[in-house]
Amino acid sequence: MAASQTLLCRQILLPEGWASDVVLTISGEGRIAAIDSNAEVKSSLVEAAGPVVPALANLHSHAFQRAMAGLAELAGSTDDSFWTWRDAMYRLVGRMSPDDIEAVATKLYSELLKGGFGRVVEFHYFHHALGGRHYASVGETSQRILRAAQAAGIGLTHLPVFYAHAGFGGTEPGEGQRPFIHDVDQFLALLQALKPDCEAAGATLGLAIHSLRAATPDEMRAILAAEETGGPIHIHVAEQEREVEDCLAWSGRRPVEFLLDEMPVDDRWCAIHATHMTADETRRLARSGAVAGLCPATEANLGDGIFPATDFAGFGGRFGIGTDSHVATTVAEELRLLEYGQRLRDRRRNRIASGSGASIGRTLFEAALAGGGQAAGMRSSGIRVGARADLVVLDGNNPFIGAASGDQILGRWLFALGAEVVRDVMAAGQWVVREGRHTNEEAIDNAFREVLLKLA
Ligand code: NGQ
Ligand code: ZN
Repeated sequence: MAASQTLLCRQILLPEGWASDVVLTISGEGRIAAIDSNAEVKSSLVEAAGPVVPALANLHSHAFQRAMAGLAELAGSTDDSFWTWRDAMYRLVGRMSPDDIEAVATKLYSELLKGGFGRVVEFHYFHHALGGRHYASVGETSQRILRAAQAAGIGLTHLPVFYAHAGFGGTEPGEGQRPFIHDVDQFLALLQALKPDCEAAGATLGLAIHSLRAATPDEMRAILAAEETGGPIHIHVAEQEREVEDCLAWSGRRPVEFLLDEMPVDDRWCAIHATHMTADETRRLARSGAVAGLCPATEANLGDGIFPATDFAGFGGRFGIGTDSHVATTVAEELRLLEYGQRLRDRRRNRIASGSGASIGRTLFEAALAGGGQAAGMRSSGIRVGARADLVVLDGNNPFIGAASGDQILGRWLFALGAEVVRDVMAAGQWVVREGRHTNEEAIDNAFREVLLKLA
C-alpha cells in the first residue's frame, strides 16, 4: 500500500466554503485522512499548482458511444431526430468487439478525468455480440468496463442495464437491440456474477432499467424484489416527446407520472433526463428524493428539449450531470449548457440561483457535486475526512484563474474557460492527470486510434 501524502492548498473549496492555506493528508488507501486549516505552512510541503476543488461524479455514461461522437452530425432527411441518431448508434454497436469497448472506454475515462470528473456512473447495456450472441462469460463486456476504469484510474459505479423490449407494452426487440437483451433471470444472474468482480475492482455496483419502453412494470418489480446490490437504481425517462405520447397511449399516464405511481422511487433512484414533465410531475419527482440525471450537451445534440431546472430546483429537487453520448466530456460544458438552456427559454440571466450575489457557478457546481455523489451511490461527496481523495487542481498559472478568488474561480472556469484550466487531477489519491495530460495518455491514444481506424 502506498504511503500517505500531504498537499498544501492555497485556495480550496471545502463543504463549508472556500478556505486558504489548508493542508490535506491523503492516506495510502486514497482517502482524505485530515484537513488541517491551521497547519504550519512549511516550505517543504508539496503545493497544489492552483485552486483545488472536488472532482465531480459523472452520473450518466454510455462509454462506447464516444467512438461515434461528432460523426452523426450529417444531415440525412429533414426528419433527422433522436430516433435516426439511434439507428446510427445501433450500427456502431454491431461492429464493436469487447476489445474495442475497452479501448474506447479507457480513452473516454481519461478524457472525463481531464474534464474534471473523478468518478463515472456507467449505464451499461451493451452486453452481447451481434445478433445477440452471448459471450462465454456473462459479464464479458462489464469486465471490459471495469478494466477500462482501472486503466484510466477513474472511480466507477457500474450499472448493468436491464433491457428486454422495443417499446411500451413488452413489444419484441428489434434486430439492432439484440446485443442489449436479457430476461429477468439472466439479468439477476449477471448482477450476481458481477458482485465479486466489482468488489475486486473497487467499483460500486448498482443497476439500471433502460427505460419504461424497454421493461414491463412486472419485469421491473421482479428485479427490484430480487436484486441485492444495495447500489443506485437508474432509469431513462421522458427524454423525447414521442416517448411521452407513446406512454400516454399505452397507459393513460405520462412517463414520470407512471414511474412515480408504480415504482418505489426514492433517494436510491436517478431519473435520467426527465426532460418532459408537467409542473405536478416536477414537484413530485423533486419531493421523491431521487436525483434528476441531466446530460445537457447530449440533450441539446439529440434535440430532446429543456429540463425544467428552475422549477425543479425551486421544489428542492436534486440534480447532477452526466455526459451520456459524450459529445462533450467536461464539467464546464455540461454545467454551462444546463444554465444556458434555462436562459434561452426564459430570456433572462442567472436562472439557477437566486438571492443577491449568489454565484451561478458555485450553485451549479455544488448541486452537481451532491447530486452526482448520491446518484453514484457514495455516502458523501466533497472534500471531507473519510471521503475518496478525488481532487481537481485548476491552473494557477492561467491569469484568469491566478487573479481570481473564491467563487470567481468557478465563474471563470465554468463560464469563460473550460477544460484547458483543469491542470492536475487526483482520483482515489493517485495523480492521474498532470499538467493537462493523462499520465498514460500516449498508450491510451494509440489503442483508441486503432479502434477508430478499424471502425472507419
Ligand atoms: C441510449 N441514449 O440508451 O443510449 C439512449 C438512446 C434509447 C439517450 N437516450 C436509446 N441519450 O433511449 O432508446
Ligand atoms: Zn443514456
